[in-house]
Amino acid sequence: MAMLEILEFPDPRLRTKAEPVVLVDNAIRKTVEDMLETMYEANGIGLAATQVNVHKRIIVIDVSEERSEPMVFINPNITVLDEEPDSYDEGCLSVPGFYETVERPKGIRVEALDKDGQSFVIEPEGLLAVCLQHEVDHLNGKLFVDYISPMKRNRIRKKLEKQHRAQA
Ligand code: QAP
Ligand code: CO
Repeated sequence: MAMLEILEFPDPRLRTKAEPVVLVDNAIRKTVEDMLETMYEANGIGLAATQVNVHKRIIVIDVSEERSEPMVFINPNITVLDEEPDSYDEGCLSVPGFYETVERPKGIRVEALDKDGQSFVIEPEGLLAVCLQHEVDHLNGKLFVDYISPMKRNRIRKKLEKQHRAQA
């Protein structure tokens, strides 16, 4: 396994629309393992391939308390079952140190492939439903900061740009 570098806002590569996985082979499974290692190492609950500069439709999530329930979603497809908005204080490994309240539909159904290429369907609620919508947004080049006011977003962008300059 390998730790991958996580792109940070406002990196333009985070705006790339990811391509569907055509075949779930060993190379894809290796990417999944590297993404899981990267997510756990960074103390995240979810990571989309876009965030590690791999532009394929792959998501890993673990919302368990024990960090012992890795979930893999390849080519995820979301349908909204309950439009009723639910708000949650979201963060993102690509926007480190910042949290903002975002509203999203409460009830969804997700159809995806697992790491063996088998299709499955879930109807998540709560944090898992929020996290899945957040991660599928990444695959479409969208970030949670796109839902907040331009003024707040610019403030976050400036602070992160300053940190990136200091690191360079
Ligand atoms: C997406 O985000 C998410 O700022 C996953 O310093 C988050 O794993 C969905 C993280 C909240 C729903 C609710 C963020 C770690 C992790 C940070 C994450 C940080 C360290 C974010
Ligand atoms: Co994120």
